[in-house]
Amino acid sequence: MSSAVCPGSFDPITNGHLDVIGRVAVQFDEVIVTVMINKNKKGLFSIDERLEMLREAVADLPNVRVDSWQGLLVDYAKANGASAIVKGLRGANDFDYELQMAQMNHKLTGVDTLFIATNPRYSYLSSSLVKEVATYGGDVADMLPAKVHERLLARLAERAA
Ligand code: COD
Repeated sequence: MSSAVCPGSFDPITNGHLDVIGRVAVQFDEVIVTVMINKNKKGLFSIDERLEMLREAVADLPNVRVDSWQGLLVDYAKANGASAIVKGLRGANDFDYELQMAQMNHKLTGVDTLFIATNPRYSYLSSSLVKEVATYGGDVADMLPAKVHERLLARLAERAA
């Protein structure tokens, strides 16, 4: 059985992430979407909230499961029998950042990283930009799954109160 890990912060999941996950799910028997826990980075959503939003968003993809991990990604990939890490690429900046990590990860355990080109519909999308635009009242409704959009507006309203 072929298995791939799609790691990220997913704070929160966007339609760009979802597009990548759906396309990876066509290529592998199993896809594990893993929220990587970074203790030094305080997110807008807790890890549990991100997991919940991810589970809702991938509910119609039967071969996708959602998990979280703190530590080296390659250790997670190995422990879960994943033969590849898959990352979405939006442009040259992503590539420069991702190439170095891919090479380090290969050096550490031999696991390969595969890159999937962003869907041009979503190439401008990032979680951080969506949060920034929404914070200042911009309309991000078509950039996120509907339930994630609702939660984002609710969280920002809480913060502003
Ligand atoms: N279209 C296509 N791809 C997209 C889009 C989009 N619109 N938006 C995001 N992506 C891709 C990103 O390029 C990335 O591959 C993935 O989706 C997740 O994105 P984010 O923003 O949720 O997550 P990041 O970039 O903050 O995640 C970084 C990781 C947590 C994956 C990285 O830091 C990591 O692997 N850390 C693990 C710790 C480790 O092993 N460190 C040693 C590395 S050598």
